[in-house]
Amino acid sequence: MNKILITGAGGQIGSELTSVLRRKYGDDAVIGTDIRMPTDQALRESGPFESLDVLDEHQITRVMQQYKPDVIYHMAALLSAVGETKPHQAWQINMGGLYNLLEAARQYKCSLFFPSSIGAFGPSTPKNDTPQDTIMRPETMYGVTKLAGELLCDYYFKRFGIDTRGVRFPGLVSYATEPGGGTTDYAVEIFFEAIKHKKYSCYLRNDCSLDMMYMPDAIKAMIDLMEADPNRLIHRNAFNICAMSFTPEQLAREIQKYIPDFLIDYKVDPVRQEIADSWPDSMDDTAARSEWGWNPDYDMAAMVAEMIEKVGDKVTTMGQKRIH
Ligand code: AKB
Repeated sequence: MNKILITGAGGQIGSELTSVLRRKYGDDAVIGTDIRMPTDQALRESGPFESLDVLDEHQITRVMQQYKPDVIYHMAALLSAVGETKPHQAWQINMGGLYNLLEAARQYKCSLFFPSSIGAFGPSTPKNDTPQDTIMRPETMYGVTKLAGELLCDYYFKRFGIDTRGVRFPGLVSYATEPGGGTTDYAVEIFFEAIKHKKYSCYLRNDCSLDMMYMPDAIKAMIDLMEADPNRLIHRNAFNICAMSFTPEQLAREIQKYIPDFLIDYKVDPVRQEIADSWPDSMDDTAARSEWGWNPDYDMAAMVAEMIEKVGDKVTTMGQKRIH
């Protein structure tokens, strides 16, 4: 049986990835780790869960020796907006953490998944149909660490034969675990505010178009890529993957189909707006489609329909818990 280790398993992507992989491969096969034990009891107790600081080599060695994983999904990282307020910490966690996990993969002969991002691109990258291989001069610390991470993963593959693979994620929309410190987080917050208060104040401009993806597609992409035939992979570490692009105004209009009196206004945060302006509007994901069969299931309409239902259920449950 293959064993899978996930870092950052309490985070927005890691928590859902852990649940899906446990359902697919069995609870004991998937070891969740995070610097803090998650508050979600099901996540903590449905399979092994260890407290792990990705900057602590001794802790990594202990976990690797105890569980002997075959595959690592390295999800622990600081996101773009928080990375601009804490650039030193972003460098340490994003680069130091990746280096430590790549070294663990080399020593214990595992494969490793690395999540890059649209943040690896910069203002001089072509914005529309952003090619797979193109000019990349990111201007955020997050972007610098994502681009360097892509290169480091390529290096470990070429130099040491470590089976490293990865994608460039767009903004991710999900309801289970909130994102924190990202530039694209508005696309999650808007649903909770629309359902709770019927209004939302957006920190990005109304016409700011960005690539986005619904979490089930993101999880599918990670697992499909890690299970793809290695002989078909030409790019390996930094596949553009794309599902939908929208502006805050377009998203608000789609939400108004379900909540007609929902109102949005704009109080633009110059820091996050500048980051968003340096990212692509829509990536070309032909390489992912042809090398490992990438094909998303959700467009904006399907994602919004499901988010309205799931966030609605969550807000109701949270309200009931407060009453009891
Ligand atoms: C962020 O906004 O920082 C992330 C990303 C696009 O990588 N969601």
